[in-house]
Amino acid sequence: MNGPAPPRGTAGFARVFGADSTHRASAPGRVNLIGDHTDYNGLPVLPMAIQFRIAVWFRPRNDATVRLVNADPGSEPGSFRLDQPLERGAGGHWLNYTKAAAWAVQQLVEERGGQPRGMDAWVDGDVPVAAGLSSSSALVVATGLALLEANGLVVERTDLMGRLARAERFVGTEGGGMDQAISLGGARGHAARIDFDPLTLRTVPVPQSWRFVVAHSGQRAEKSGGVQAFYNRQVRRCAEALQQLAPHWSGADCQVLQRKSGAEVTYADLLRQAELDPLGRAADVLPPELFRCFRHTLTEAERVQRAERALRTGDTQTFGALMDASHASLADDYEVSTPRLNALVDAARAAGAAGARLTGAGLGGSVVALCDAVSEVAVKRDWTALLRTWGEDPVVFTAVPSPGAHVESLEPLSASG
Ligand code: NG1
Repeated sequence: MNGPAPPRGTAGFARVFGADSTHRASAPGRVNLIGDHTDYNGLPVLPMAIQFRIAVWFRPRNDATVRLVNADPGSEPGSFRLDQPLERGAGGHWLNYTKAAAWAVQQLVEERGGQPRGMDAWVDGDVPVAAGLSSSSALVVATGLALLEANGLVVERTDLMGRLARAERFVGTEGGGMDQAISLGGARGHAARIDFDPLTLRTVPVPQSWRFVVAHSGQRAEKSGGVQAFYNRQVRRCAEALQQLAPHWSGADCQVLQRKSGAEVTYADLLRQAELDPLGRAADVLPPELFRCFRHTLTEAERVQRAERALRTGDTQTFGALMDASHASLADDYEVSTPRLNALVDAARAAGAAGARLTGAGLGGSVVALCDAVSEVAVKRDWTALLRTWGEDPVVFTAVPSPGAHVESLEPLSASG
């Protein structure tokens, strides 16, 4: 016998490229526990990295070409050059996410001087796709780390979180920075409270007895086409709400905010200065569709703050109630729930979960429920049954709070067997 079979990626790379991969970069997906549609408004979120990852086996090249092959035979291979402008392919194409990462690396090479180096890469992973579990950012982060390594570039983690968040907008979604930040900053056994104004991440231990159980509704939350347009419209509405409110801040308000009159007031300012009663003011000033976005945004951020405290103190009931309130706000004010997501949330509560909500951008994708060891079994059972009645092959799992992205050097194949 020659010992254990080599990992699929190592063998896959060797078969396609006729040489050994020298490194492997891997990045996790995430489940967001609370705080959706807050990040692009500079407001906090509370996600955790999960056990499913995207991995990139790679070998740096001596030229600027990047060649990529996906283990999924349905995802066609492709190549591009780092020393030429990157062109976006058709919406939703997997190579767009790798080009997004390449765009960030192009900027860095330009800032620091030097010639970009490409790589040959084999991509594989087990993060459910279009499930609201951030497979796209896991791909961006894993590819980004691989290209940084190939170019010998070292970037401080928080800086990289921001760069890769901006880079992912290459695909056409005006996303916030949650997914890239948690994929890079996740820690075993921990969730993380992430703020964006400025970008900071602090980890919070998840109590041993808490179980975050996740189900994919089977409806793809594909951020291309209609969902992307809806997402970007919500981003614009939130910005528009602030702008329409701006002329209504008085001189005294500006003093409280320590701002010159007319200077831009941010959502983060309003979260910090609740005594300004932003919701009361906005109710008088904003048209209903903007007010609902505004109300979801600020109340969701408050829930994140309270949820972080509940997580730190192990207060299951409070955390669960905040998840329920978050779901109601996402469904009623933000209008990103669907009948399936609502049915899954209801089923979780009926089976004894402390709370449940849709997670991620919504309009399909997944739900997450907070359970203990007893309700975990009941929730999984009832979700599985419900998903089967919809004709789905159930994707139901308990999320394991997992470490963030990293790169490792690989032994040559010949030396491992
Ligand atoms: P998902 O669920 O992965 O589509 C998106 C955004 C996040 C955040 C959430 C909603 C990207 C890459 N991700 O995540 O920044 O805004 O929606 O909270 O755009």
